[in-house]
Amino acid sequence: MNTNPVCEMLGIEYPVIQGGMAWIADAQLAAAVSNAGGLGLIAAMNSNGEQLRAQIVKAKELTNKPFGVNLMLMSPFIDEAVEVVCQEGIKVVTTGAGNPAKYMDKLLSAGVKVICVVASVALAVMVERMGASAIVAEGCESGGHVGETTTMALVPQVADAVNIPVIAAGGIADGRGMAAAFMLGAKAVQMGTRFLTAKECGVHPNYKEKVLKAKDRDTIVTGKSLGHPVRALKNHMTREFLEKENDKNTTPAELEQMGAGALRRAAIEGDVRTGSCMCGQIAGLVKTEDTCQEIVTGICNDAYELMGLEPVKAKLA
Ligand code: TUI
Repeated sequence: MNTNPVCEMLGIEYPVIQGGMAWIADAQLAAAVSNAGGLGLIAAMNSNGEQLRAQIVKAKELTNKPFGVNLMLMSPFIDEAVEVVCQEGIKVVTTGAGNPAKYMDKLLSAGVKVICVVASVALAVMVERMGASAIVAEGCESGGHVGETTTMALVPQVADAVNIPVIAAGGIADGRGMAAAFMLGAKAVQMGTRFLTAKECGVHPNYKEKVLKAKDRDTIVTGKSLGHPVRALKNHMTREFLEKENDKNTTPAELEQMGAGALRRAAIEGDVRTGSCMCGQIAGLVKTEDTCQEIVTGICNDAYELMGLEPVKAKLA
């Protein structure tokens, strides 16, 4: 697939991008995805400037392939993260959970390609005008912070509305999902949940095991009343949160307090009871812990076969 516009733009072999999962997507995972021929991303969400710089330096040691940084726009460290990305010569970022307008000029002037994660046609059109290189159209099947529209409905509408390449995300974990995304007008896919269970993913084993054991209806969205809905695996935390969210006596500040630190508790400490195990609806399809190489080449081979294209060459790690 040498003529794929996303592969050409990013200098990668396969049109597979790893989701920028906060507290999870570190240098080790990003480098493994990039070494497998996809685009690995370091999540900047949970790092201050110097912590992010350390992860970037580490990833440069682990791979000589292109990798990027995910800028979570609600992060308390967002200004520092943008600065470090520009200083470290990062070639591509993805932005999510907001409108990246404030940071576009700085990133573009530093020669950074900006790929914006959006959950609506309106924002897709806006970021194209601002100079985005591509769009990730992320459906509400995704894990973590979600919009309201499904991947099936969002991707073709975004593809019709913009001229830059569209990358589909949300509910994709195998070759069938990838082929379907291409039929909807996407040129590449972004996957979070599938890479969350990768062998090279350093998320706490309790979290990984909960994802591998999840069934189709095991995720739920909380936080709608706060204006930032989040999809996670159902557990004690989500039950308590929803109970409080439905109780008129709970203040938004109390809810925010409940959510604060919950992802870290699950991903780093392994507390999958009171922590937030953010994860997409496709978890029920993800049954095995595979290497990033197996994931990237496997999904592309299966998708290309379904689309009547040449298979991907098996690579040695
Ligand atoms: O950002 C994500 N997914 C995330 S971020 C995250 S970290 C977190 N931690 C604690 C609480 C909440 C989040 C976990 N998962 N995906 C990209 C994404 N962006 N999905 C939806 C959007 C989005 C939504 C609304 C982008 C823009 C937007 O509106 C902006 C506007 O101004 O229109």
